[in-house]
Amino acid sequence: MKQNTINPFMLAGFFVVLAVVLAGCGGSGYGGGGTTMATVTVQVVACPVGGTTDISIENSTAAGFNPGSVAVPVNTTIKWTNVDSVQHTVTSATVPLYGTFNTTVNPGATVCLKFTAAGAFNYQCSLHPVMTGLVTVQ
Ligand SMILES: [Cu+2]
Repeated sequence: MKQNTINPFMLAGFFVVLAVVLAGCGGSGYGGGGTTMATVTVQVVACPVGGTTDISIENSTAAGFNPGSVAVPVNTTIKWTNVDSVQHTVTSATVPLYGTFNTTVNPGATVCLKFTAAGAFNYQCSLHPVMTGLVTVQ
């Protein structure tokens, strides 16, 4: 009794054509190799002479950053000056919401960060996490 069967050679040919079509699509760039660049919102810059909002790093307590909270416009450069006798850091605490920064500030040294987008940037000292600060960029 003759049955309605699929010719296996035709079936194989179909899959060869399908494979070629799919392979051809692979190089078209749709969904392949795309990387999403995180928006840069904070960058380390050389400290300018003047024109900065200044924060001093005074000790290893919760009040170590003084002032602990500042509100500034977009594109403000903030300068931290370590007036303490030990090393501290200025390290972002809202990763990855507003980007990352992590800078070491030696005793007597300064570090400057430029904030180029609005946001609430919580930060801390990674060596003394009790030390926290907030930069609100409007
Ligand atoms: Cu510290």
